[in-house]
Amino acid sequence: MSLAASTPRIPPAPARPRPGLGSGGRSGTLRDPALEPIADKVARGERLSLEDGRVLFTTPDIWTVCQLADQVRRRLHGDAAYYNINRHLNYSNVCALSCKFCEFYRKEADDGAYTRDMEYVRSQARAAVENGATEIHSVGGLHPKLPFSYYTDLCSTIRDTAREMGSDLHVKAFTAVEIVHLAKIAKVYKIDDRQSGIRWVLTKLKEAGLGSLPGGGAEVFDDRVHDEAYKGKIRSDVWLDVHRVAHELGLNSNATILYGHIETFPDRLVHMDMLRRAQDRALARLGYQGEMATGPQHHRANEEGTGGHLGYSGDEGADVPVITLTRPGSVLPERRAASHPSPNSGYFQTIIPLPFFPDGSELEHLPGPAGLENLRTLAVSRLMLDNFPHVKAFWIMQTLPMAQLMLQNGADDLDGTIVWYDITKVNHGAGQGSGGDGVRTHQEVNVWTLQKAIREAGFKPVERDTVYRRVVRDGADGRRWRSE
Ligand code: V47
Repeated sequence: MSLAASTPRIPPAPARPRPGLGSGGRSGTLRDPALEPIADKVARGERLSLEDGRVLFTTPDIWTVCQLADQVRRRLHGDAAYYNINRHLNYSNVCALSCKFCEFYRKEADDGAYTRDMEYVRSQARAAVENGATEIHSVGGLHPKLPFSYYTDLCSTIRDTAREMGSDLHVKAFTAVEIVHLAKIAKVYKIDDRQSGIRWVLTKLKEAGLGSLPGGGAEVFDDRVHDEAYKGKIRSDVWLDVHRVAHELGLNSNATILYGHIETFPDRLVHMDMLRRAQDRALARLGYQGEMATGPQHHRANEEGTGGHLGYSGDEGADVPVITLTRPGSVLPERRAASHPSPNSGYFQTIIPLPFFPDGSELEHLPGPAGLENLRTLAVSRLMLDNFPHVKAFWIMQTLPMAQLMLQNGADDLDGTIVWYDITKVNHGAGQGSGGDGVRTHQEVNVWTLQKAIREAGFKPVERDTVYRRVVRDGADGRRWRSE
C-alpha cells in the first residue's frame, strides 16, 4: 500500500453547530440546572469534584455532558485528531490467571493456546516496517514458564529488525500486570520493597528497547470489584507503583478504565481521581507545579508565568496544535519533542476508556455497556482527567462509526491501523456484543479509512508517533517516516 498515494482528497466537514450554553444540550431537551455550576467550572478550567462527576454520570442531559467534553477537547487540540500506524502483537495467550471478564486467556494444554517464537516476532516486525508502521504494541498473558530473557529478546528483536531495514519501531509493551509477573519470574520481586524489583525489570526492558508502557491491566481500581472479577491480578496500588517507576525512568505510559461490568459509577470516578492524582505527582516530578487544569484563565496565568497548567495553543503557523503545560520558561515534553531526541520524560499521555465485552467471558450474563453509556463515559473521562493530554477512542473496541462520534464528544485520538487484535473480538458487522459468525481477530483499517473517518467527523487527521510527535512521511511510497 502506498501511504503517500493514499492521502484522501475529501473536503473537511463543516464545523458542527454546538448548542449554546444557555439552552438545552440538544434542541427539545431541557438543560439540567445541576450542570450549570459544572459548566462554569469547565469554562474557568477548574478541577471537577467527585460529586461533579456523579452529576455527569447521572444527569439525563447527556448532550450537555458531551458538549462540555468537546469544549475541553477543542481547547486542548483544536480541530486536530490523531491516529497512528501500528501493529498489535499478542505474544502469548497462555495465562496463569483466570479473570472472569477475560475471553483471551488459555491454559497451556487448551486448544487454541499459543506462544510466539522470535522468528514470528521478527516476521511481525518486518511486516510492520513494510506497512510503514511506527509502533508495535505487544501484550500477552502471564505465561508461567517463559524466562525473563524472552521479554528482553522480544523488545530487542523488534528494534533490531526495524533498524536492519533502515527504519525504527517504537515498542509499547507489557501492562503493569505483566511487569510484576516478570519481576516474579526474574526473582527480584520483594513484597516489602516492590518498587526495587519493578525498577530492575523496567530498566532491563528499557535497555533492550522498550519505549513506553500501554495502559492495560488497570481495570477498575476498587478492591470489591477486583476480588470479584479479577482476583489474583495486581491491585491498584501496585499498578500505580509500576507506572510511577516507569515515569521515574523516563518512560511515558497510558492508562485504561474497563467499565460496564460489575462496577458502579462511584467506582469509575474514584478510578479517575486516583489516576489524576498519580498524574499530578508525575508532572510535579517533572517540575510542573500546582494543580493541572484546562481553561482560558490558565493561558493568562501562563502568560504571567505563575503556575503549571495544561492548555492548548494553536502554535503560530503550525498545523498541529501543541499542548503546553507551562511553568515559567517551560513546556510539556511533547512540545520539546521537536528539538529533543527523546521526548519520553515520564507521565501519563492518554486515558483509554474500554467498554466491557461480555461474550465468551465468565461474565457473559451481563449485558455490557451500550452506545450512549460509552459516549458518556468517554466524555466524563475527558472532563475528570483534566491533566491527561489525550483521550483515546480505541476504535477496534468502540467500532469506527462510534469512534467518529467520540471524536465530537471528548476524544482526540483513534489509535491505529491495528491488524491482529486478539483480546476482544468485535463483530463489526452486527455491533458490539453480538458474537456469532462475524467475530474475527483480523481487524484492520488502512490509513485512508482512518483519515476519512476523522474528516467526516469534522477534524483534521494528524499522524502521530507513540509519544504524540507529528509523523512526516517522505518518498514515493510514504514508508519512510520521521517524527518532528
Ligand atoms: O487490560 C480484557 C481489557 C485490556 C476484555 O495503551 C477487555 O494505548 C473489554 O489495554 N472486554 C488490553 N476489555 C487493551 C489495552 C489497550 C488497548 C488499546 C490501546 C492501549 C494503549 C491499551 O483489554 C486489558 C483489559 O482491561 N479487556 N478483556 C473484555 N472482555
